Amino acid sequence: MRVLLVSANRLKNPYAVYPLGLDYVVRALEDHHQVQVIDLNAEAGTEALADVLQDTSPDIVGISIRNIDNTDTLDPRGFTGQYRDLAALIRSHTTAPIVLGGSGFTIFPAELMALLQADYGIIGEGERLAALLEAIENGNDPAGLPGVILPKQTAAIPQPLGDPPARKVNGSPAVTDYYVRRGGMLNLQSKRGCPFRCIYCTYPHIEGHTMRRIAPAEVAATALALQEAGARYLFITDSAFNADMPHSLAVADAFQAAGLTIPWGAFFAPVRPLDGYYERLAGAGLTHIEFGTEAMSDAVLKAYHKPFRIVDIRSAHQAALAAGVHVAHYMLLGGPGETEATLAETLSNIDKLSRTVVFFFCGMRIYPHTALYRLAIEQGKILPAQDLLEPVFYRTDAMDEKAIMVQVQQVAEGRANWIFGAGGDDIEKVLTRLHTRGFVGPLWEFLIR
Ligand code: B12
Ligand code: SF4
Repeated sequence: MRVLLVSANRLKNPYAVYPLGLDYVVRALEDHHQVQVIDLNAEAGTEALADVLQDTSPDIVGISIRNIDNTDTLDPRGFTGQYRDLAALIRSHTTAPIVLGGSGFTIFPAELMALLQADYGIIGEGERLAALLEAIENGNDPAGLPGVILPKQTAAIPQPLGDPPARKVNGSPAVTDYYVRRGGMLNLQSKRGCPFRCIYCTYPHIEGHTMRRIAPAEVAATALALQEAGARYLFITDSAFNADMPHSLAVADAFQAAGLTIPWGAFFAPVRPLDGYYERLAGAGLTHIEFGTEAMSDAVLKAYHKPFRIVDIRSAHQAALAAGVHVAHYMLLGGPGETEATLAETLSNIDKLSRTVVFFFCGMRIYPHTALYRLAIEQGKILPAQDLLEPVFYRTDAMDEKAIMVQVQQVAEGRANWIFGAGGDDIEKVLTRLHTRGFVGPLWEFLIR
């Protein structure tokens, strides 16, 4: 079949993100189908898509839906309207069926099927599109295939695929150039799945609880291929790169053995590290650590079901600094258990962290399939059948958002390394300017104080 895959993400905040998921979908389809990818980030408008639809007459069009909204209560932005317009544009140029997939879609499959009037959807790993196409080609009924959702039907998240994922690194300049010229960042996975159970988090739903590790030598071969394709910085998109410390060390060793020379960064959980852990990663090129810290009050960390406490955060922070790596912490204020006292404790503990940048998000987005969702229903904050596609944020009874922000701002005064939300348009503009001048990577290190 002729398959056209469209990456619908156009958000450039904090920076434009290479549509990694589609490399995996391409790899799963390419032996049996003619596959073409169009990345709307890299196109000036949707005209290019209209041209491709006319020129290639695809048999099926896949839309990759990553972001639903920016989860930022201080500067909220939603993208579902854009996706509805995109689906309508595709429909106006072709009668080919539309299939939806992506991490955003996996959180809200039924809602997006209805909104975009799609023909099919794939919940979870997009490699499963291969089985759907086979069923369509052979005239078989795809209902009941794992991960496949049809209009007006519900479908559960399937068991994750057994094998570690295999990717087709797309080294074609037409695909990578956009990112190479703007910050030089490309991305890769070293495993799928997160074993932790933080109450608000969708990652275990999207990727599963069981870690599926990619062989370190293969991760390194991918990293090298990306470097050869022009990448000047790599982001490892694992839920938490250090969730399996021995595996992450083996990946770092494999980077060194393969001769990778470009810097890289990843998300980490601030758990107590193994001795010499960050030194070994730094020796293999790790330059940026993004800690999903969320709070610095043990009562709140416990309520959020975080797998660490303040003492661990401090030890992870110090170990990372000692290894010479740039460190950022992400905070999620106002969730269950937050009070004026816990907030004061968090702010005072953050203030004691040296040489860092802190990104504050206020209010927890309630997602289906999370413990927070069940808690919010129990507490009467949402209704069981409530549509959450339009963001709903959990708010602690003890304080409203305004009171939280007043308290934070009182302490934040004069602290240039305390950033609210993703930083909004200002950060996006500064980053774009620096990236076009040749600076590489996420660049938040310039905010470190
Ligand atoms: C890494 C990451 C980041 C990094 C990316 C760094 C980089 N250079 O790549 C950073 C920190 C920059 C980031 C930023 C943001 N992120 Co983010 N991020 C992720 C994360 C953890 C992994 C994404 C990833 O690369 N996965 C690996 C690839 C291989 O998987 P995939 O893309 O999902 O693709 C698979 C399937 O989805 C499917 N698939 C994909 N496309 C298609 C298409 C078809 C047709 C089919 C059938 C299947 C299919 O097949 C693929 C292979 O199995 C996800 C959570 C998660 N675990 O998924 C959140 C996630 C995508 N982010 C999210 C958000 C909100 C954001 C931000 C808006 C946050 C903010 N306010 O700044 C920004 C937006 C950035 C941008 N410009 O788009 C949300 C999106 C949901 C939502 N609420 O909208 C997620 C899901 C997390 C969450 N809160 O639930 N993010
Ligand atoms: S460790 Fe990170 S990815 Fe894993 S469940 Fe907690 S917040 Fe989510």
